[in-house]
Amino acid sequence: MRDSAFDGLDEKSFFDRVQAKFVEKAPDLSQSLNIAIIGKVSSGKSSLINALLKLSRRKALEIAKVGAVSGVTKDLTILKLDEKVYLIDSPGLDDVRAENSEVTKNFLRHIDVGIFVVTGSSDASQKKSLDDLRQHCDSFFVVLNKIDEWDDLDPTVVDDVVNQWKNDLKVDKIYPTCTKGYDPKSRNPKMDIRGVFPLRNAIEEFLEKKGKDLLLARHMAEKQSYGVKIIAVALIAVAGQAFIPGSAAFITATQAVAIGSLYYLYTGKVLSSKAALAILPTFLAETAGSSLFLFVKSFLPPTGVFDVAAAGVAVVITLALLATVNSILSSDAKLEQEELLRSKFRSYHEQAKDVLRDLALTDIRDLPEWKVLVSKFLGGL
Ligand SMILES: Nc1nc2c(ncn2[C@@H]2O[C@H](COP(=O)(O)OP(=O)(O)O)[C@@H](O)[C@H]2O)c(=O)[nH]1
Ligand SMILES: [Mg+2]
Repeated sequence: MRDSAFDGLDEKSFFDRVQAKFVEKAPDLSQSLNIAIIGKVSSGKSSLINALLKLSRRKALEIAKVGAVSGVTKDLTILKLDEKVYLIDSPGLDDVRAENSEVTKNFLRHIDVGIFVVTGSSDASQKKSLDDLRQHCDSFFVVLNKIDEWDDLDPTVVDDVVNQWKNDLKVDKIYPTCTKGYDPKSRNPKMDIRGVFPLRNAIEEFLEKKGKDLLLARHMAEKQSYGVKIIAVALIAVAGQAFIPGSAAFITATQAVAIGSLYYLYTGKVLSSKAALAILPTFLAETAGSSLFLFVKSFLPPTGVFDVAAAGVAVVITLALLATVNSILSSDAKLEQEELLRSKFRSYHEQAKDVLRDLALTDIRDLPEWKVLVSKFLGGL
């Protein structure tokens, strides 16, 4: 039995194994996240925050109203996105220090991400402010905003300006952006957003390493693309680990962790391992109300020994499960609606079988390919 997917486990020890794997793999959502956006007044810091969060102009006004903690210092804006996530928009860290409140003191104790925003032609005198920021945060990103200012000039001009800034600030990388269109007083309400995607990606990549990417993604106005990523990551794990002994526990934990992540993304609430695992049997009418063990056995081969076909089945089930959860949560419905959950699952399951039938698992190798597949899948119903 050594090479079986269940590794000879009985029901109780199987559940314990899954729960342990869940705890090991789930992100710690009780961590805090502090992001500082530093740059001169009117460089577009607030606009950049809105663009990073994919907010529309209307949403941007809402967040400023709801989340802002009023500061003593005139040019300091503190955005409290939730109890654990703070964004501070300020000309420099000195202004944050001057505020000297509980919130700013806590913030200065640990800054995860520093974003330094400059505009216009290079100015070496800003290096001091950047160095101050660098010393206080785990990672930093330099942004040259308002690149639309050079739209009438030859495109090489922006490149030259970027290089000059790199040289003066002594940094290897600068993200050129445009974040025009958030100003409610603007006479031209057209949004002109450029260069924000690579910046958001780089920040996300860094946060991922610290298990903090969900803390920020949760506040994006458009969450589907992050949902796609959660599902793609789970599918890669299932496809890759299907053949190892004890993989049933691994696969089940992977599914439950992804459900927990989707749950946090859409609701902002943490789902316990018990609650996440309790949802799984409800997907199938035959296993609803009974155990997780029966549910897992219903789709894994009876011998419990994995082969290519079984791995394909596990991927198909995982895709259908997570697409169902994504669809229910993104439409503000509740996972407790078991009938809805089962009927959605049935149609996603049929669709997933169709999509993956002609596809060898080895055809899809990396995360971008899985993301494309999941994205098409979610958009295709
Ligand atoms: N031309 C241009 N204007 C921008 C851009 N980003 C923001 N603005 C404008 O610059 C002004 C200051 O923006 P704001 O985000 O409040 O800057 P902050 O003071 O640094 O927070 C506003 O009128 C914005 O509409 C941009 O990329 N290009
Ligand atoms: Mg501002």
